[in-house]
Amino acid sequence: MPLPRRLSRELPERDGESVRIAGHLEEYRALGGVAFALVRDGSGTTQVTLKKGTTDPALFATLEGLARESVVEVEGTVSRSTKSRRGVELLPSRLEILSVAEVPLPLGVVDRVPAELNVRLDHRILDLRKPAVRAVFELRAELLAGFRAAFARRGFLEVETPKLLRQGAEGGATLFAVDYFGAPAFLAQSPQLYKQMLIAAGLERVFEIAPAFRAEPSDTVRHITEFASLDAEVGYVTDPEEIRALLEGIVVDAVAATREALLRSANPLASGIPELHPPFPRIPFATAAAALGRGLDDDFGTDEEKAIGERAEREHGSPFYFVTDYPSAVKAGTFYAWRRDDDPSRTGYFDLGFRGLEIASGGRREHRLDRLQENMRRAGVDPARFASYLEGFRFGMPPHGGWGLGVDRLVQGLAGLPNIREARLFPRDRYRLEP
Ligand code: AMO
Repeated sequence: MPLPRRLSRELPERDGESVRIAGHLEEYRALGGVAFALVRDGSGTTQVTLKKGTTDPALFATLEGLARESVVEVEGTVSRSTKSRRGVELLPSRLEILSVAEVPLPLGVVDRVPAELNVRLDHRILDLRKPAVRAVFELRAELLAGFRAAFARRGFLEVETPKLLRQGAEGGATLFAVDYFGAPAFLAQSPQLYKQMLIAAGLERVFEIAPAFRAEPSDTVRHITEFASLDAEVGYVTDPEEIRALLEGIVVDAVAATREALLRSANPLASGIPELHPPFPRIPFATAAAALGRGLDDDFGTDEEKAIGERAEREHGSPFYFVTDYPSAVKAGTFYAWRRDDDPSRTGYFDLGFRGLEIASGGRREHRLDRLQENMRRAGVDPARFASYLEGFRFGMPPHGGWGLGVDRLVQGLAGLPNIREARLFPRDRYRLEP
């Protein structure tokens, strides 16, 4: 017989039925004539109640002294009970130990005292057993499903581009070098060049959800070295506003779908997910800079981003907002960004912010080969090293644009997590390559 899976949640609807559950032993308490075992599976925790006189005495003996977090399988009858947490208990007739946990646990699963994040991440498999931690990954999975559905509705094709590259696209400082059979190669910082090449290939609307790698030496709560990048690229757009409207619609749909799914599954994070009322405010870079009393020469820092987010919330009542019309000076290294023909000091680039956190950046690209090569040279990039990328522009490239969105940052924001590392199962940063 196959082992039972994720049954705990269904028990309240199965009163009187004989069932088998399996999971981790959260706790075992014997109080005179009765004993309680809490068994946690992938859907919740079930109270198993053993009663002297009714329950086989051998079952008490099996559980007595069994280490917490050992794995057990329990067969029994579901019975309504006002005293148990979820209004239902399991009266066991058979019990089997599937795996004994070692003692002591390096990290408690039900401890009241919160452990430090580093200790939690060192022992992530135990940390992930906590329902509140699992809730984050249920949110994440719903969000990704919501994004995929939103892209599908708009006719996008899901693609996968290579992560081992000969060239980077986002500047040399954050490139991870790897030894590729004795030759130098790099881990992809972004699918940027490939998603543009797919527009040249005539695919018109593509998206990708895949890891991106950045050698971020800074230790912050919003940077990791491996993050999930949700990238989109769209052909035949010329006005950056068309790209913003697409991104806005997709985010609104995905966040709404996530909220609904979490409400349905009674996920505790559901209440923190905002109901969105588009349009999101569009704040020109120059307006945001003026409000902060600063110039247009470099990008906003963390505190400035926070101030812009607070202002958007206060003045427009929106947790999401666009910062538009990035100055060309700020995007000098972004050679693929289109500079406005009527005002070359501004690009068609924007950021999407969520509560003071930059979530996405994107815009219109330069699709004209001569101008692109000019941008490259100005950025100190040798076009000769990008021959296969440029081939796309030599043989018919539609005007196009797109964006890259940091999934981990969005999950961090939606789940209200203080640190981005908590939004990934096994995060990577400068100091962490394990587990
Ligand atoms: P950018 O470099 O702004 O743009 O990255 C896009 C988004 O990715 C997320 N992000 C990160 N998340 C966690 N840790 C990091 N180290 C990290 N770096 C970036 C952010 C950011 O907004 N090619 C362009 C996108 C485009 O133009 O289409 C790009 O990569 O949420």
